[in-house]
Order: sequence, then C-alpha cells, then structure tokens
Amino acid sequence: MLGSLVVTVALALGALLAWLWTDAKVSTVGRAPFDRALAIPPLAEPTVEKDGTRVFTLRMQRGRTEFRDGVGTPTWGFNGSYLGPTLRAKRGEKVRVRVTNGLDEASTVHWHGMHLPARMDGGPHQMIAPGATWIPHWTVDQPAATLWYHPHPHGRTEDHVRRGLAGLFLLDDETSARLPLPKRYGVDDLPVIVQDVRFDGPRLAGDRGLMQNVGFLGDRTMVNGTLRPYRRIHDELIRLRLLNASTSRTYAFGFSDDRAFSLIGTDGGLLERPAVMDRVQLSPGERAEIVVRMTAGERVVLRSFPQKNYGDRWQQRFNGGDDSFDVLQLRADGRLRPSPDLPATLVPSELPDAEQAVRGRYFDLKRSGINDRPMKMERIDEVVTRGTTEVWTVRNTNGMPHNFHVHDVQFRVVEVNGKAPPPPLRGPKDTVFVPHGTTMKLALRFTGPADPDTPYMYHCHMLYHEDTGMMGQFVVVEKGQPAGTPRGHTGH
Ligand SMILES: [Cu+2]
Repeated sequence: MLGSLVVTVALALGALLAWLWTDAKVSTVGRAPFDRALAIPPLAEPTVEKDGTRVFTLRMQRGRTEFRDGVGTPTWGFNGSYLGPTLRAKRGEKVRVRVTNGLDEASTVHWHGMHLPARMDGGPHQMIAPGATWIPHWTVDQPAATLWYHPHPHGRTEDHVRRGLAGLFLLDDETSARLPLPKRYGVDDLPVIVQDVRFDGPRLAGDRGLMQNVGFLGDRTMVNGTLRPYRRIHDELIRLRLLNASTSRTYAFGFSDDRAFSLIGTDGGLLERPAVMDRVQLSPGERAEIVVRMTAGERVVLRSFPQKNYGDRWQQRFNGGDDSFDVLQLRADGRLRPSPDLPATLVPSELPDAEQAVRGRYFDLKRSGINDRPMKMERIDEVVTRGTTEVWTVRNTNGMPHNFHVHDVQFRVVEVNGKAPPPPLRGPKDTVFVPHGTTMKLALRFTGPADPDTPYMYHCHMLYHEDTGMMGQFVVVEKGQPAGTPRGHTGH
C-alpha cells in the first residue's frame, strides 16, 4: 500500500515538474502577426526661458490603454496613459523639469544615466507626495546619449515601472551633430523601448512564476507600448535606440536573418568607432544604439534570441535564458532613400582611466544584499572623494543573473574575468549585466558636486532584486569631509 502511494506521488511530482519545465520556455518567434504600426513617443516641447533654460513638464497619472482592440488596460504614464514623451536637450544647456505626481501614492522620477547633483537625481530620497510637484534642475554636462527616466521609490520601483512609467531622455552635442549618422527622430532614428508583459484578463500581470527568482517575466514583448509592432522604413540605414525597459528580463537582440549591424553607442553615448556584430545583449536598464542596413522591399524582424549565460540549466529555463521573441518587424519601402555610409570613427572617448584610480572598492552581488547588506535608507555605504577616479570590482557568484547600475556616472569596463571587454562593453556604461561566475572591474570618476547628506544609489537593476534590498548608497564629499546624514526621505 505505502509503496504504491510513494510511487504514485513520485510520478505525479515528476509529471508536474515536466509540465513546469516545458511550460517555462516562452517563444513568440514566427507567431507575431505584426499588425500594429509602431507608436513613436512624442518629443516633449519645452518652454525656453530668457537664459536658455529648457523647462519640461511631466505629470505622472493613471489612465487606460488599449493595447488590444476593445480591451482597456489600467496603466500609468507621464502626460498620457502609458510611457512618457521623449525629452531632449543639448550638452551645456540648463534644464528644469516640473514633475507633478498625479497618482494616489508617492513616487520619484530618476534620470537614469544623467550626471547631475544628488539632490536632482530622483532616487528614493527625493519622494514626490501625491499632488506635489518636484522641480529638479541641472546643466547637461556629458556627451550625446540615449538616457531614460523612470520612478525609483524604494521597494516600489518594479511596480511603478511595469505599470508604464518610463520615457527617453536624449542628449545631443556638437560632435555627434556633425557626424553623418541617421538622426531624424521617428524617421531614420527610431526609439525602441522594449518591455515584456503578460495579460491577466484586461490587466497587466506583475506576479512572479514559480521558481522565477529574477522577478516578473512576461510571455510577450511590446515596443513603445505597441504589441506586435511593425514599422515602415524609408531609408537605407536605420538607427535603433534600443532600451531594455523591462523590469527583470534580459534580451539578446539580433535580426531574424542573422544579418550584421553596427553598434554605434552604449548607455552613455557613442563609441570611438562602430563595431560590427550580430547580437547585442541588454539587461534591464541598458541601452544600445545600432545601425542596420535595409534593402528595398524587404521585411526583417528584430528578434531576441536564447542566451546561454544565465547560470545552470535550471536558471536558463526558469529565468528566461531559453526564451525568444519576435520584437519588431521592419518593412522597407520599394524604393529607399540613400543614406551616407557610416563614418569610420565616431567620437573621442571621455571615459575614466583606471591607471588614475586612487582606490578600489568591492561589491559582491548577493540576493541577501550587496556585500550581504540589504539596502537601508539611513545608512551611507560608501564615501567617495570628489574629483577622484576609483576602480570598483563587481562579482557575482550567486547562481542567478544580476546586473549593476551606478547613478551619476558613466564608467569604463576595464576587464571582464581578467580579459579586455568585448565591443558592447567598451563604450560609456552606467549599467552592466553581471551573470553568475563573472567578475568585472569598472573605472569610475566622480566629479561632484559634493553633497555629504544626499546619497546616490548603486544597485541591481532587476527591479525585484532592487526593491528587495540589492541596493546601496554612496555620497560624494570634498577631500577629508565626513559623510552626513540622509535627510528628506519620507520612507515607503
Ligand atoms: Cu539582481
């Protein structure tokens, strides 16, 4: 009796496991009908003050979005029901943003990738109460780049981003303006904000599946809030500004026919020269600018391919490594406007030099918290001296994938497991994928201004991990100045 019961239970468990294993692999390849025109987020229209300050207005609000015909989905957005307008400013310009919280819970808006004073950063210490307006201002002091903005309330970031609060912040400069690159927004220079979603009836789901330890994973993708998107293409060369705005999912982008493309930029700006490749892997928060050549009349699909660096087979299967997605179809016109060839060189590097580092720090990425210390709003973890360069060593031996984002700076990846970094890690970076078994050395330069009381964050940008403690705080101080006390936060 007992023996047969044990056998029955074992068989049932085995069947359940086999079902879970098979069910965990997600693919939309070959299944997406591409029947919706890709939405392009509108360019925000700032007012310009006498001294040239560009003033933008953002309002976080609730709304309903019709992702599918006839089905209204409750969503959040900036100045609209889902995502937000594209902000744009030039190097050297002063910007000010009036951010109003029209939600019924507190949130923040963080300028991801921006070099700016800590008080303007929009991290968890700059909470905006419901109905309140926060007005950060700064001077753009960094190269042309594809940056973005999103909420950063401690413990609530995943929820606020997945509901739709995200937008692009593009920076321009004179050097990049002179280059013969595709640069007409929404024409040959396309924003590509990629998010994975799952629908639970009319709603966007946000729950984690059994054994999903990276966070929420969707069963389909959207670009700029458009499901099954296609885009008509009128030019030979198309620049795609890829942003992984997903909360937990990492993608390996390429094309359905495996054609090569040129990587021209990473998180914080253009590379010294284009790099030809056929895949680019982006973990949550990372960006890549790529240029792809089109042939008249053809259709090609931007696809995310399976990835092999998520950890063991269990991690691969249950946390998205085996998944694949048809992301965006490009439909070329019968005749294409000719584009100038890509230049052989792009911009001179402004990255910090590891040789000038005055000290090193060590960050062990663990689910229990970075260096085993879960995030604490009142605790400053690291104190950095203004005007210095440091080398940070980031290590993941945690079995699952993580990534690492540092506020305020664009850093140089010096080495990956003792070797020189591959091309996608040679440009300016503020977020890097750090899969299990990886040790990365980064060179960072902190130019200030000093503010001993207001910390910047460093954290895993898989938002479930961030929300549950994989975050720490650093302040930038004048030489010899002690760290102060974080103030002004309203908790969560
Ligand atoms: Cu993580």
